[in-house]
Amino acid sequence: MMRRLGRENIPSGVLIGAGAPEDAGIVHLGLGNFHRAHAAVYTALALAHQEGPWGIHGFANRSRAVVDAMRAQDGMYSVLELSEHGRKAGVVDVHRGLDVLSQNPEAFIASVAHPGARILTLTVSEVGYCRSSRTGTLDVDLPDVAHDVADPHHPRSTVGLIARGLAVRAAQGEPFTVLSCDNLSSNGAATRTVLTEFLGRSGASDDVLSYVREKVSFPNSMVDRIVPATVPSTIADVRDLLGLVDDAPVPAEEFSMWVLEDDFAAGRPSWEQAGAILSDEVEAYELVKLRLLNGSHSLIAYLGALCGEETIAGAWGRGFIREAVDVAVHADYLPSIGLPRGFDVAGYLARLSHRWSNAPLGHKTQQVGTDGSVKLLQRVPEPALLALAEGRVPHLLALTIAAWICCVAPPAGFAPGPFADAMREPARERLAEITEGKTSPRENARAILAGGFFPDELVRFPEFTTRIEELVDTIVRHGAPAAASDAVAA
Ligand code: CS2
Repeated sequence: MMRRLGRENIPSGVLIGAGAPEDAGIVHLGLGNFHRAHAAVYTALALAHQEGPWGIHGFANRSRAVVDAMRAQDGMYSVLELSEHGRKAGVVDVHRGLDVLSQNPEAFIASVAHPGARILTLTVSEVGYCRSSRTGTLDVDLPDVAHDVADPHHPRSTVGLIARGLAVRAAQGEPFTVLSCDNLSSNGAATRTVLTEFLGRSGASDDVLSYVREKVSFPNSMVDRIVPATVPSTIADVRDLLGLVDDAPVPAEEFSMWVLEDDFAAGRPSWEQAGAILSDEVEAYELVKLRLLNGSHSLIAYLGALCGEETIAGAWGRGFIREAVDVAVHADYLPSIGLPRGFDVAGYLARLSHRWSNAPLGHKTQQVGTDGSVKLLQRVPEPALLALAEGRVPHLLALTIAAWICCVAPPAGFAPGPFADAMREPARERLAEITEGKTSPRENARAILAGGFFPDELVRFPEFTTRIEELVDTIVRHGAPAAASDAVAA
């Protein structure tokens, strides 16, 4: 029988960077593939340059499977890089505690409060920040948030749990950093705002509020690496390459980027020696990434799924999708961004095209299309508002929303296809309720646009909402390529 990955079985030359010490100076929430192929790798590489107490105590939100698999492998797993040059596997060994948050919230709170902890990193996805789609502030209508505001000592929501950890930590008062690694604009500031609002509403003491204000930092960061879900071939590839069984491998592209604000209240690993960029222009990098990469990614995923494309690479092979993205980038996104100093846009765009063409990576349209009601809020409304304020209709942003509607809340009689059907969408039920009985595509779209899924200030522009309704109608009657060419020509 083939041996399993573990401390005794690491083949020589495959360890990425260095293993971590037992001290878990980092607590991490969200043990999904992205964290394991991104910040964990930077930490392993940094440890090879400079030692420090930077083991990671990782908490999975719900998934027992990844925790069980990693525990059986001494906390280790491999990252499988996939590109046109082939496959390469490396082993990461930085996790020094593993738990499932939903099964053991007390352990999470205790880890955050532990004096040895210095940084809490978060990959909880856009959904984890519990913000209202209409206003961007804490959504107290979410049942878990409402519960936690009333009973902050027994939290269930991400925000309630972190707030509780900070409240307990406030008693010993050691400085701390909360580092969001999610695709949110101004993710550090956004995290601070939502936590402070929660603490205020749930009756936190002045001591706790002043601890968070004075001793906890919330640096902004831009994170970037395309990391698909693990599939059976990931496990098979790692077995071929390492000659070991690994039940928790992560597939990823070669490219990786991390830009951070250097504002750590209690120290940090020397991530810059691992290739991270410490910059005072993080927010500009975030906007470049959220709009040029993530915004375009959503458009590629929804149009692609509507045309029966399973993967991003397949969708990117379609001329009409490339053309739509090109116009989205130049007409709708770039005018909304102040670029970082000396930023090479042409080089960035060429690299994006290359990354999206990565067929061996097998990144799925379904994955990028997942959680659209929350992800799109970070990608579309702001640039759309900027265009509308200048008297321009951002047609490709309207198309992005129209294609999302057709995928996850299809008008009566329209079948968006299996890849759209497979998109996980937290608002699916609410969308279905709101569109019940709407017979035409336009009516369907109108109901959604009036249904509180987008900021009030955006849906106040009839030139934008009417355009979305028209494009939904065109997708249903003539197909996604026809709608794209209409939007491009406008
Ligand atoms: C993608 C991102 O799923 C999505 O919404 O746009 O996960 C994207 O792959 C990463 O942000 C790349 O860094």
